[in-house]
Amino acid sequence: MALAIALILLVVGSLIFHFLSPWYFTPLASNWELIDFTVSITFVVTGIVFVIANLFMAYCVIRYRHRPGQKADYEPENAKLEWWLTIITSLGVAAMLAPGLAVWGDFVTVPDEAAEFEVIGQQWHWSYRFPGEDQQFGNVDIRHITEDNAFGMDPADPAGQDDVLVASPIVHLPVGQPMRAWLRSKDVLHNFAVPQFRVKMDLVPGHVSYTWFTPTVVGEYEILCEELCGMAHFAMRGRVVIDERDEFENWLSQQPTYSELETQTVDPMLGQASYGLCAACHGQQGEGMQALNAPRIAGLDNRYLERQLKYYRDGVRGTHDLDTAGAMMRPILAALPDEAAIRNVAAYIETLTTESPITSVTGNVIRGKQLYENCASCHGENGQGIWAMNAPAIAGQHDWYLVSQLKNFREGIRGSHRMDLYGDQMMMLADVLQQDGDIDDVVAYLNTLSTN
Ligand code: HEC
Ligand code: HEC
Ligand SMILES: [Cu+2]
Repeated sequence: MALAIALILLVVGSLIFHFLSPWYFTPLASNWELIDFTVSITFVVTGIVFVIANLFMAYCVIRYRHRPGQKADYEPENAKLEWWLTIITSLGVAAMLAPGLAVWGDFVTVPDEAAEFEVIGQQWHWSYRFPGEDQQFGNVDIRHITEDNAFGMDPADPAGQDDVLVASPIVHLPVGQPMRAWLRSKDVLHNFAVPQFRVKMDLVPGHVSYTWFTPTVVGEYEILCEELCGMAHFAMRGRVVIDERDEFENWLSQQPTYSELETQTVDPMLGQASYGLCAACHGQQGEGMQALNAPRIAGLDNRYLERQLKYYRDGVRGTHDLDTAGAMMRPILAALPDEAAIRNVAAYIETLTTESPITSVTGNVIRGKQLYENCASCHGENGQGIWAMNAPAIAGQHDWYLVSQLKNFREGIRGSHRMDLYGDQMMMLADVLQQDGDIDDVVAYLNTLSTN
């Protein structure tokens, strides 16, 4: 009897949970209401079967419970009942699968009026490409990928010259416009998913897959990598901003084309002139000054430097209430009036070299080494930084600065700005360093790594 009651409670509880729970799909923001429809059908069919099967079981437990003197009867075959069960099961399965086939047909049939863009996945970032004025993508190949050509554009292909390259995890798209997303991976399997659009598709290395959707609601949505196998895909977040057509066109026109990037000039000598101001805090050789909280910047990757400088300029870094050190940098950016000035000074800083700094943090180096295993895949075995991961060199940095940044990431003082998706990634990873002791240990280990 207790079992029967448990079964009935299970059914009632599940139904109440389904209808009253606050957890359900995020509101739909694309054309794919058909996906919601098929999921609902599946819920209805499996729900009915679940209720009937469990209530029937409870009924049998009560009706045929053991009574003294009563004997069970063995009836292995019942052709009529089996026919019925086969027919009903087939109908149920067909009701669940048939709409899915129709929806899948739509899902893989891109409408003629669709515009195109490309989503590029790599461990652990998203970037995007638009075909440009000629509406044609240029050739790309892994063999062309270098630090200066992260998209792997074929320099010889004229169709690629006007391609618009968005080297950021944030992309904009116009509302109401069907979009075909070509999906390309540079390294491993990834999975492009926007929950509000109900789209989700694998990126397969060596192959270009696609998906399509029409965004229907202006707003901002998170792009997730829903790849489970492998590591850190949870920290691979992007964002799609759905704009009115004009705003989208405006945004797109501000993004660089491949040929603009190719012909961009960089002049470290001009950068040296603007560096005079920076030397007051960061030192002549970019060696840093603890008294002013200014880190070592000598030799940092120029892309990382440019990104940080733009973050300070745009208030993505240095605006958190508790980030007093970061706030020091913000007014300085007035001295770097345009993108070219930022590029030049970054190029100059990249050429600087200095001695390794004096260390002051102590901790358990062996534990630190174990903790650092979480970091090496992005920052490199020797903390030298890996440009393809957008992760800067951290060996050779002042240890007091590393400690302060790790605390900042852990507490959301750095990385929590909504436009800071690279910092957001570090925020998620700084979670493994729960205690201050963990931070000291990992930094003490970083102090032992050789640098130059
Ligand atoms: C008034 C002192 C001061 C001046 C002048 C200054 N900085 Fe800074 N800078 C800082 C401080 C303090 C930080 C550390 C902020 C933090 O802790 O988050 C910093 C951080 C940075 C960073 C981030 C480093 C990293 O590893 O993320 C870069 C890049 C940078 N500065 C470049 C420059 C450049 C280029 C100039 C000159 C145009 C400059 N700074 C001038 C004080 C200064
Ligand atoms: C998934 C890749 C990834 C992993 C793993 C990772 N980081 Fe980072 N880290 C980054 C990126 C990307 C940045 C640059 C953020 C930005 O551009 O603002 C960064 C920045 C940093 C900085 C700031 C450096 C500076 O000059 O200001 C420190 C310190 C740091 N990471 C330490 C760590 C430590 C310690 C670990 C291991 C617990 C770790 N990271 C794991 C990607 C990663
Ligand atoms: Cu991924």
